[in-house]
Amino acid sequence: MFNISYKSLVGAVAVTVLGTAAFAENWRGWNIHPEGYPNTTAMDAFAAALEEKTGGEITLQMFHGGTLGSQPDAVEQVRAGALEIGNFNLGPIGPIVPAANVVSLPFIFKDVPHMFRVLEGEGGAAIAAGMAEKGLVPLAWYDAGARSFYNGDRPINTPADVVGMKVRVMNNDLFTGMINEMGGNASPMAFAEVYQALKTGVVDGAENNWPSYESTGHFEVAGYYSLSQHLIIPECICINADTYAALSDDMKAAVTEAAQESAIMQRDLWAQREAASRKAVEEAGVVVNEVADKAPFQAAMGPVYEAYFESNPDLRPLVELIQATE
Ligand code: GTR
Repeated sequence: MFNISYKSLVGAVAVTVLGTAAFAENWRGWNIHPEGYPNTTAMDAFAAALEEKTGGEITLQMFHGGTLGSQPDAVEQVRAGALEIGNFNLGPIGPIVPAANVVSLPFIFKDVPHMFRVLEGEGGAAIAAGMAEKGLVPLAWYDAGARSFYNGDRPINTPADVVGMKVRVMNNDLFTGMINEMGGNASPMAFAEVYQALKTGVVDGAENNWPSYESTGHFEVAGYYSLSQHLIIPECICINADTYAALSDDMKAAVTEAAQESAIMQRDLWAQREAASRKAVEEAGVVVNEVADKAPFQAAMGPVYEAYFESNPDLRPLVELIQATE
């Protein structure tokens, strides 16, 4: 009698311990930005909400400032499951996921609200499905504003101003094509290397949004910012697909809710930071140039679109859907 109850007691304890061990998850997350950047604050809020909403069953340790490597490397790490979470710009994801590459077509979105309307509809679902197939599930979308050109010696008003200019781009053939079609020389390079490259003249210019232009100090070494707004690319909170698939429905809901709350926070912080960054660089002496006519830049992008359609004929309807979205 005593033996039987003793055994069942031991059994019950063992099951409880195993059960806890099986469900406790300690995730690691990648982010390229420094403390105080909207994405950093919002990713920390995501980590806190994740722990709270899952009753401590999931914790997330964030590694900010790109300490775990460049974005293309981190994307591979999340796909492979070496990291569970990443806050990624979709630019460097495009070469892996053709459907997600539509957002990197120059001038595809009219403005940021148009981008979010697309992401919230059928277009966003197609992009998310393509990403999930390649091991990355987007849980929520972050704002990254519009990207414009900056360089050290002159304002850019027409594509002719880019002729002969060496311009750093993110890793993606679409961006290389974009610069080359304007007559410049594209130089794909990791984000962390751009400051030095601008300073030493390895490149003449680069392109980014206001907050990154300011947070990286690029404005100190490239003081002309021309509002070409040629790229409007979203960012994601992305999770490794297997990690996500292994969660119970309740856990999936908690994780998604935490991510979406974080995105609401990020978009709000983003709006504030865009204004603050612009003000800060203008006060530091940056020459801001409004581009009066973007049509010549758009016209120069014809071959970039054609090359994209040639390698992805099945994605023409997705591009048309985006263009038809009000
Ligand atoms: C920033 C973006 C980063 C990274 C960077 C770059 O705007 O938030 O994720 O993509 O641009 O230019 O490499």
